[in-house]
Amino acid sequence: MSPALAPTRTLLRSLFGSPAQQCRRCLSHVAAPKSSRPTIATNPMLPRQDQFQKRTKTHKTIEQAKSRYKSGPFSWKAGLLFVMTAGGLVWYFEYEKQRMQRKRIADATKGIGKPKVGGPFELIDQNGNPFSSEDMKGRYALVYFGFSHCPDICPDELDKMARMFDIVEEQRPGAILPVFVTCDPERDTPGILKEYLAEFHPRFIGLTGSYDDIKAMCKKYRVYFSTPQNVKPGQDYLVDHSIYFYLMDPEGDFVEALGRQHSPQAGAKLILDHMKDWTGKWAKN
Ligand SMILES: [Cu+2]
Repeated sequence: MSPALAPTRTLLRSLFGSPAQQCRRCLSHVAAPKSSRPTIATNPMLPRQDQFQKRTKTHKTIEQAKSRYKSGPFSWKAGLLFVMTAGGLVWYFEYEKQRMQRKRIADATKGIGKPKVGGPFELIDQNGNPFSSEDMKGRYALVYFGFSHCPDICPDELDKMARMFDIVEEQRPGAILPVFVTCDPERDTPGILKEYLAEFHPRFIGLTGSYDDIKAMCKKYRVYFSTPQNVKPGQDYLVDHSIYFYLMDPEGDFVEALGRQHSPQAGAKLILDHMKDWTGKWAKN
């Protein structure tokens, strides 16, 4: 090549060389957005059809895929789980609240220096055998004070005691003693009590004793009773008395008084709940 042509070649290179490079760059620029699009890694070993199926395998049909997104993150399963969790928490806190309340009531009379309800006693049962506070140990006791000549209140309350006892006995056999203590020892001899209590429940324990023994027991249980003065033999009279069931724990400590506001079911539930809380010893049946 002649030296005269050399400048021309340089000129041509400068004229056409660069555009050719630019062109390649332009093409790569054009290609760039394509490569920046998110792509799913494809397996070159699999045919394209298989790869497509792999990508769409979570939703078999478009309808399924649409419905998946329509419900969003709040599906019925999540809703149900939420409701069940919330319900469980509400139940737990309510249960704990009631348990703490029962514990507070049960502990209220156990503390040192607190006025004590109940205490040791020695009386006679309806069979003429001695019965003392020691015979109640290891079981809960439901103690009621009344008298066999009572026209209406005692019969109603003893019916209620029988129903409460049956409910508790069914769930916790041998865990409770139903005890009736007379406030009228003058007339309520063991024989009279035996006959009277048999009308209500064969498992009732009826207690009587001397006037002083009964008076002392009533004082310990803070039971008010009054026998009219100067009663002539054979004359009928009424005895005023408190109307409460005293729930005593297996150590002989007072737990709670059940009043007329408690239905047999409510009373039995309360007793069973206290039994569930009890962590001390039980008597062997
Ligand atoms: Cu009565």
